[in-house]
Amino acid sequence: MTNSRIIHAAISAKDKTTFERDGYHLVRPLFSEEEAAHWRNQINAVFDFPAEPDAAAKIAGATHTLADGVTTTENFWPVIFNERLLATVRALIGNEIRYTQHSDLHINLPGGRWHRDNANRDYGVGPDWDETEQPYRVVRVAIYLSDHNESNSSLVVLPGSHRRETRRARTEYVIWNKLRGFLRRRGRNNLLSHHFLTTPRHVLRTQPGDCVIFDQRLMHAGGVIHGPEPKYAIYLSFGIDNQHSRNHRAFFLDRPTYSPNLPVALRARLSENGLLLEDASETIQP
Ligand SMILES: O=C(O)CCC(=O)C(=O)O
Repeated sequence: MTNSRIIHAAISAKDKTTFERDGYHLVRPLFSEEEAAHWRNQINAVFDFPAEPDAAAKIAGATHTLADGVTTTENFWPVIFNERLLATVRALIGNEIRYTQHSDLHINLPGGRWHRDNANRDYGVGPDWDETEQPYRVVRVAIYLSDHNESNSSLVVLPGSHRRETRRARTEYVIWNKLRGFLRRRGRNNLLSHHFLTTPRHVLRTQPGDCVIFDQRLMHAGGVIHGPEPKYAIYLSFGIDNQHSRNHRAFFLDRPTYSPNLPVALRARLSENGLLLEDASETIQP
């Protein structure tokens, strides 16, 4: 790819250092209020809901998710090729980025367990944690489209957990997750906020159009939701052109809900834009 196509993102040297240290970067906002409304309505259309303002009553607090929805729904492809997003990801992890798929569309995903999104989720165990040959540079892009004040939309992260984990922190999230599982089975998930005692946590209270770019190994949880408006989010993923990115994509493609074959037109566009992750082990169907 030639440098002439690379536009510059508003990332300072300090932002980059903070991203390396904490494992996430907040773009506030990536999308304007109008663009966020457009994307909420695109998500409404995917789930056969009317456009705003009628959608909220039809959704009625229920959860709707479409795994790999960005990849499989052409209307969302502009998000993959958003110049500012691409420039920001390049500034954070390196110029040779590729689309690593692992996308989702969410309405009202409820408060979640503490977890990582990478393939080898136990700290220090497996190839994701071995950077002796190649750096791990795979990021999840979470685009939030709802106002914290109306939906309680938030993402809670444990800064630095992509690089280290104490035994006490591990014990603590295991306990919180057990407690959440217990309450969830009794329909009381919302009772439990995402506290953390043994290591600091950051609560990112989102506004429409905010985008969090985070190392897939970062420990995080979707915040508890409540309020009159639904919480909407779009997720996707990029990584630099190396084996870690291939492992990541392969891990998700193994799931029945992910699309093993990229749509032909998307594959062509990714290729034209230098974003196609070539994988020799992949079988491409005509
Ligand atoms: O609700 C959220 O935004 C968090 C979702 C999440 O943790 C995930 O998809 O891995």
